[in-house]
Amino acid sequence: MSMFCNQCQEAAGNTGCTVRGVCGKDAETANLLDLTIYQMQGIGYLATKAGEQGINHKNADKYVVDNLFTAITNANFDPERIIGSLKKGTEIRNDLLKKLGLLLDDGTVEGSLPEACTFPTDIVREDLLAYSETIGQLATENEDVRSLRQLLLLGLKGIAAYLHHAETLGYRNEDITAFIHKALAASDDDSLSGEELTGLVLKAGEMAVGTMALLDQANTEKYGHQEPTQVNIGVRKNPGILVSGHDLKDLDELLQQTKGTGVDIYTHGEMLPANAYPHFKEYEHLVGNYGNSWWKQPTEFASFNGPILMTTNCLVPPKESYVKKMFTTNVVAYPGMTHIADRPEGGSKDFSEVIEMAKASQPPEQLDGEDGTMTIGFGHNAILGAADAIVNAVKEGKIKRFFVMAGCDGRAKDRDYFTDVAKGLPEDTVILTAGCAKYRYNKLGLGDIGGIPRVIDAGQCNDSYSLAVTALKLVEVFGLDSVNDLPISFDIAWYEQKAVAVLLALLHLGVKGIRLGPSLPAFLSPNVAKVLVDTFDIKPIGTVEEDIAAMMQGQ
Ligand code: FSO
Ligand code: SF4
Repeated sequence: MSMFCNQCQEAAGNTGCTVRGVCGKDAETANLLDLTIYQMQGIGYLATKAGEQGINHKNADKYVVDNLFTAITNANFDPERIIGSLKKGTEIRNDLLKKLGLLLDDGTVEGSLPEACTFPTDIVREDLLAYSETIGQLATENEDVRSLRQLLLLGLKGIAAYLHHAETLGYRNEDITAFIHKALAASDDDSLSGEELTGLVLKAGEMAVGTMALLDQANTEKYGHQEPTQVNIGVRKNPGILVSGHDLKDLDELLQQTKGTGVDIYTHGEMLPANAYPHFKEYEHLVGNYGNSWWKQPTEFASFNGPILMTTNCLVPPKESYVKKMFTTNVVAYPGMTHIADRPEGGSKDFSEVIEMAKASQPPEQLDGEDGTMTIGFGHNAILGAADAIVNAVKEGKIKRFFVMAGCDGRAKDRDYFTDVAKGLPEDTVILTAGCAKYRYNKLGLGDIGGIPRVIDAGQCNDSYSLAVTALKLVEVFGLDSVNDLPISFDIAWYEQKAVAVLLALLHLGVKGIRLGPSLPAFLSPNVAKVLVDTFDIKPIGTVEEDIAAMMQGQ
């Protein structure tokens, strides 16, 4: 069976994975995920119609947010669960068709609708898979239209991921879900022009800003504002549970359920910033962060000894040696791992199986060179709290330039570029970071400038919002016209689709001249890439020396 996926930075040959994903996703899973996207394009069409007629479509809202997130890189590797989602999607599609008066009693559908609204899903698996090979992005022949549709869809996946987290905490925004439906339908609409699709891509940037702001509101109202914090990166002698991914509510419920059990909780990867929130600091058995970026799982998970909970991507296909101690939840799934079911309405998830396994485990082994503490916790509230000191340091010439080096990490060797840039930057410069990209330089010991850390860590990738808030505040304080007049350069590492949403958000905020690496997205056709270069002056990263020299000149 063949497949075609080019949604992440590790797309084979920077073109696309065609046999099996570099991420480990097999062709069957990839094609079934394509089918869920196609089904959601149909649901988006019907939900938009329903919205115009004032018909309730809340179940469709939840379905598309969950399943766009499911289709993100390194989240779901389990074809059985995806088939289960397709069945649920069919029920939602039929419900919308009925409410719109389009599904007749004999099961036929009235009127001419896009095929995505009606294609058969109650067929045997082989036929479903055969059908899946006839859809997918290669079914769009024009490469520029294909590229714009992908850019829009991948931005939607990132937006859906962040919206999922906000909704989990009880924060919703119907304008954003209405946009997701409309944009899903548009990504399958042959009548739209390139200009119209481009307009939707730019609108997705606005929606990405709104979604990150909503998630920021949810996180800070529930858990307080991150505070500058020295987080422990070593180990203790108790058995532990390692929590990875981005879902703070899962961490909170696990911490409640492990109180007084003698089990320590450690964060991993993108869960690191939890250690800086006042709410989480109240748990004495949240003892620090273990390990580094997501792609180091095979070595770090093996030596952790205790069970591991994956609350979101990025999941690396596991080694035999630790697969049995891995648990997934939310949209993450992998054959052979135990999946923790969703919380019942008004209740909590049941982590008892994870906790029982932890009690019988050995304590974690200390990783080489990982001891002591590091500084985290500079969400916008903390950065703005230090604004006077930062502004004075700039005015006195002690800080010459800021470098936003946010985004995601990946396993490719050429990502050493970001470590080398961090090492090579002059000592009177400051790095502003968020997302797992930080693991390329957050343990280099780059010091501080009069108490201001040279690596200011705002949190998870969605906390790039904090960096945008900070930049906009500096524009105001310095009395400038735009963010592009600040002494600030953007050198962004991208990997998966949340980074696409963050990039579109930055473009919406008017940021120009972003360097993007380690390579430009494979889903950009030459013409679409040219539009981004001409309009926003986006550029691929170059050599470390040339880029540092150019950025120090404001180029
Ligand atoms: Fe990283 Fe993975 Fe946060 Fe992504 S762990 S790569 S952009 O899922 O979401 O930064
Ligand atoms: Fe390839 Fe990335 Fe798609 Fe995985 S998500 S199949 S690595 S392009």
